[in-house]
Amino acid sequence: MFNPLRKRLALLALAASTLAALAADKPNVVILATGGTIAGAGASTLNSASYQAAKVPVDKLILSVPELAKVAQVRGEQVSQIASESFTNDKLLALGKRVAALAKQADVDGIVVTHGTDTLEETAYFLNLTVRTDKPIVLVGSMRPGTALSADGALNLYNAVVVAGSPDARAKGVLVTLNDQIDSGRDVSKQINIKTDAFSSQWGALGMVVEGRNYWFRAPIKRHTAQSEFDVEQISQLAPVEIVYSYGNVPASLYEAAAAGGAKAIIHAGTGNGSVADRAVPTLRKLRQQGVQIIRSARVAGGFVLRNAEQPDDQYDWVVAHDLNPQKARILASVALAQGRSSQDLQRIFWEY
Ligand code: DAS
Repeated sequence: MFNPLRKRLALLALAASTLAALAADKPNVVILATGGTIAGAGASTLNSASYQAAKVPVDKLILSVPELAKVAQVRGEQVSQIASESFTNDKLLALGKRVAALAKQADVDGIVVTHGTDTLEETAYFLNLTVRTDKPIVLVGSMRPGTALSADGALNLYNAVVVAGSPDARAKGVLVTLNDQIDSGRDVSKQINIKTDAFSSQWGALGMVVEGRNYWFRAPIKRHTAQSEFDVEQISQLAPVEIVYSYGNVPASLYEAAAAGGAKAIIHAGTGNGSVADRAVPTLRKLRQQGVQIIRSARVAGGFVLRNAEQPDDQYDWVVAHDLNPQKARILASVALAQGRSSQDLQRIFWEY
């Protein structure tokens, strides 16, 4: 007579081995959760724009998208639970060090970082500059909380896990997936603050992810990740770098205040092509002579700042931020100065990264 217990144990063993076999051919993806709208919750399904960010824990996020298990072996870590407008340098470093450590693990094939959309572009660029790996690192957020009608977070998260588990996403630098699009962490920025197609790159997306498949159309050429000279594991503190947003009536005192606050570099978010108001030039020249790096970026979203055009950068020993917007220029300067780069070296770095 066949013992029913033995039969049940045999079935359990078969199920376990089947699951193991199924899992064995799936990539291992770690989801590092930091907060933001993708973890947000609103009072009703109609609250698509008014809600509280950073409420839902990572395990609940993962459970809310059971389809993840079809494409990867997923596990989550709650790195922080904040709205990303408050993502400080210290939080950047802590996240970067965790990503770098996981990327070194043989049992990790890709990493997803869920993040608020407000400063997602800064974190993506920071990781792009400082995590020495070819493995896919994918940042993802959402513009609506999961409680809202037509919430975008679940599919954004699914797409991010697909890309993070994809061998063809390796060595493309840090990636950002929202709204079915795959953008470079270097190029992408939040251009619209109240639509689901909020993110874009002026040089174009790298590709799209549709129904669990990646479609690539270009690859980054600027240095990143494994080819970077920077290493988050070697950085104990980011250099203090501040941004001054310029306009017709800008007082020179704003630049003085940034320097007085300890800034090692000032990002000038200039009008037009990084133009500097006449009353600010003597102050910036004085601050440069006092050792503060002066980096001309632009408040204008598109294009790039031309060296020696609006200002004689060679004569003043100033740096131009190339096509980087002020917030990305701040990240690059903070990293480069943390590893003690000179102004000549700084300009090379802004050309290369
Ligand atoms: N406050 C925003 C943030 O956390 C919410 C979001 O869009 O993610 O960045």
